[in-house]
Amino acid sequence: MVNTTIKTTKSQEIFAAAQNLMPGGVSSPVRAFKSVGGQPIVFDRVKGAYIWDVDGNKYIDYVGTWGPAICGHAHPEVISALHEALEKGTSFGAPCVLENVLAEMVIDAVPSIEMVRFVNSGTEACMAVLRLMRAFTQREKIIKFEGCYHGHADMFLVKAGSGVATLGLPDSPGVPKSATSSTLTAPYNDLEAVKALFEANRGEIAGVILEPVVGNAGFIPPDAGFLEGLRELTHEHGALLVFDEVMTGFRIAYGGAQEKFGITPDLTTMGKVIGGGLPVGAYGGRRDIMSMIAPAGPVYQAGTLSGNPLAMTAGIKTLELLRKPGTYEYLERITKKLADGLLQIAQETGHAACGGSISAMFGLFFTSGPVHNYEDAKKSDTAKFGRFHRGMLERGIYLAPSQFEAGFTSLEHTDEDIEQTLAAAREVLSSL
Ligand code: KE4
Repeated sequence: MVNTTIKTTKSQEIFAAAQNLMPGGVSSPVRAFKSVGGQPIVFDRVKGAYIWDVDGNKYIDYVGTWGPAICGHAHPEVISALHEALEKGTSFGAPCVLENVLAEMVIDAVPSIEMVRFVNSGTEACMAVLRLMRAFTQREKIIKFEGCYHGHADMFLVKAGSGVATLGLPDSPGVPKSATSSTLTAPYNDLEAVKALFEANRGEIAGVILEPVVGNAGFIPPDAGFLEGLRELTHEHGALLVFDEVMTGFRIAYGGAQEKFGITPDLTTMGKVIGGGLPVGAYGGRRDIMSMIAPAGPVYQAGTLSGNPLAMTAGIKTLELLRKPGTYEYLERITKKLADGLLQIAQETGHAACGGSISAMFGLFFTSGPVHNYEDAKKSDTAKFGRFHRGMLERGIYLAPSQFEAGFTSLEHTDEDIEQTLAAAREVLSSL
């Protein structure tokens, strides 16, 4: 029997102090464990597929710092490349050849990207791409989908996913109506609703932005024909199609969801994996659109630390590791084994559940489903998810602390890790 009452004395002390220093004691809301109950564990170090907390407990990690750790945490080749880069300084604020190197890798990998701009987060990338969409089309309105999350910029905090959904925030105070009045929303996977929005706002919609595989309302894949339908609709209405691949980029495939599903958007946002664990975001796409970005064109966007040599180094090394043959076949196999196993165990232990996986991304809802959109996702038993999360944590398995997040695997997760995870899940679900 695995020890089910872990010692968390030091975590509790540190988190208690943190709550006096930082709002909610965290640097990002979802980390506070608000929706799963209990207190977050405080990390001491990470390596490969594993976490050690400040009390010395070890966990198999399925969050991977929310996506970047797809090659495993602190990969030796990334670490040694960073040591080398450090000797030459941490930030230049000037052109550096490493930006060319990572830019070429991203352009070679991602079908829609002919030109790219690096920023420091996915939020920044989505903010910039929105401004660019509006400038290029000279239209103001955008369509996003309920439950999708595109960072915390005002214009996107409308029926957003991730931490907004987790904390059940209505949207957010402090966001002026003027910022969201041009943000239209539709249910994910609902082409008819999108068609209706285009009809009702003829000639006014700059574009459609979406997560091509949703990870911020829990794991929700696109229905067959959905992405193709959006591609046709945006073409028909002279609007742009934007894939927010901050989470799916280099995770669903080396060329992202757009490569996997064979749909090429006009613009793409990226983040997480391309920074290899350091702060990097990016946006890119058609050359005629990207050429509008300052200083090549009039659309302004800037950033002190954008393209810094350390972050570029971590990104380059990470993509080098990912583009090796067999990477995505391994990720697909190991993640499918986990997701299918969890689903089977849930059903065997009498719990209504649905879910699945695509490449290195997976999810499990405690509802019979199917889950095609955020409304469906909200029917899941989040209280049960919280008890499941805690039970797994006590057995050394670290899952995303919210029903409205996705799970992530890495190249460092082994069959033994998956088997250990499934054994823990069977114990927890049998006792729920
Ligand atoms: P960041 O600003 O957090 O780098 O990226 C925002 C973002 C944009 N688009 C998508 C599809 C995203 O998933 C994200 C960020 N994802 C969340 C996790 N669901 C980050 C974790 C957090 O907010 O702490």
